[in-house]
Amino acid sequence: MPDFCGLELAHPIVNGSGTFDAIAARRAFGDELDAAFPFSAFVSKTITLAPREGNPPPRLWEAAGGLLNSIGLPNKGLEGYLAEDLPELARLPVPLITNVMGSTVEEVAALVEALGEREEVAAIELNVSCPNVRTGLDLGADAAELGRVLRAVRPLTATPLIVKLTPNTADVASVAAAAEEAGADAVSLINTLRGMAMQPGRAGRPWLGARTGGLSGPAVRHVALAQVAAVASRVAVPVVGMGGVTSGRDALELLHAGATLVAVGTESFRDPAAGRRISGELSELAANRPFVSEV
Ligand code: RRO
Repeated sequence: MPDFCGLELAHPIVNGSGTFDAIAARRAFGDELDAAFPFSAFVSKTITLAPREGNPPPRLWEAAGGLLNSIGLPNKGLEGYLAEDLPELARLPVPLITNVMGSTVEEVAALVEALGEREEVAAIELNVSCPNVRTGLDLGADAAELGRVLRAVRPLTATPLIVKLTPNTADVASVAAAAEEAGADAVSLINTLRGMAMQPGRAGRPWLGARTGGLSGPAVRHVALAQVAAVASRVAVPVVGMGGVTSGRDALELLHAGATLVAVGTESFRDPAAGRRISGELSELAANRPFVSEV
């Protein structure tokens, strides 16, 4: 049973933010979903203070071994989340982690303060790493800037704060160390890698409405492993590792690289029950110790 920021979780597999819609899944699968929920904690899609429409279409491109997205953070805003989504998400059979993003220190502070007061929210994940939205703050790529924002918001809540890091930076371990020093209770990585796809037959024209997007899926798994290992050897706080996990063996490799929890993201789009399958495979690997030590 992993202990993560004081939460006792049933197994180490959670979802990556924005990759599993628990409210839509309950509509589709009813109470069956709660009886066999795929994750040991649920991480919400990122919310912002004000509602957002998201980026112009097209928003998705299927890449070799991966997915490029430029969703652009459509969401109901804090008020809509508190009124409509939080009551639904609070009924899930696992702890709720709410993911937030702000464009200014004041926005991040308002989000953290409001969510920190809600007992339904077990932890807050600060998204400082969306590749598809210009925030005006280059938080995730700049250790000093991230430290400044975290020091301002840390005193506003006792709720655990997880910082979601970007792989689109030269030295992710230094950014993680700055987050830890400024009071982060955990870090999570990787978010998507900035990428581009061209329109077939239209020379030089980008496919995505926002020109660039974020790459996820098996194509990024080895980048994730390298970055999780670099961060885990630099910080003492727990690390949530993610990037291209499709099997228990992939999850185990991230745990061996130093992660405490592993998030499943893109694979859940292909199979919404992937998290459950992967946690089952992981416990089978763990039960078969000689095999595990060879991995
Ligand atoms: O909504 C998005 O476009 C998005 C977000 Br907030 C993020 O953190 N990572 C990503 O790949 N897409």
